[in-house]
Amino acid sequence: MKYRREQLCATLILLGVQLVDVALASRVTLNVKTSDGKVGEDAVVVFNPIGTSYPSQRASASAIVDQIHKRFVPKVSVVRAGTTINFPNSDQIRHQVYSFSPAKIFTLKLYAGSTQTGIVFDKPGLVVLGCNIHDSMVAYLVVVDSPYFAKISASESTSLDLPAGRYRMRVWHPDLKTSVPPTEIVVDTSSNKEISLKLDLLSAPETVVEFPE
Ligand SMILES: [Cu+2]
Repeated sequence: MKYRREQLCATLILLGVQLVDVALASRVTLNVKTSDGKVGEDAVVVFNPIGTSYPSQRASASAIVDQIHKRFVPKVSVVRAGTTINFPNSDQIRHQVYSFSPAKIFTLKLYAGSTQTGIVFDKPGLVVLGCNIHDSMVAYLVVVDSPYFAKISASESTSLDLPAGRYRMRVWHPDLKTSVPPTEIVVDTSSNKEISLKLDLLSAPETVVEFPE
């Protein structure tokens, strides 16, 4: 009985913390464009709080990178460290997914039409995915240590809720001409905030810039 009451208490405290967080959060809209005025689709924007901690990762977080018509879908993903990624293959041909990136080195078995056991991406960093059979297949996983991140969508405006405070903002895109230096931004609760960014992209860069440290 005592155990249960303590458990209830802990739940209420957790709930209280979350409610306070939401109450002090501000909606931040990301307006990311390319230098020729298009939406910077697939750009990844990550916010690391300065001087404060953030909620820990849910153990059950998972995401999917599918293989459809000899392409990875989605091409770019951003997930928190600790997330399990599943790699189903929706094609009738076999693919073999691999990565040589230091943040996660792995090779899956050659397979078709099945769902492989997920892989846990436990270390922050940029993971470049390829297929051993089809050289043109490439995808990017940005694994981050913060819960505050977004990927720019072409079909809808991209926004996220950030608790008031100072953040180090990092921006990345697979087609960036040169890396974007991290900047500091301040979020307060007095008004909603819009962050506008302009990215200089190449149509087929020979090398992919690193995700900023
Ligand atoms: Cu393949």
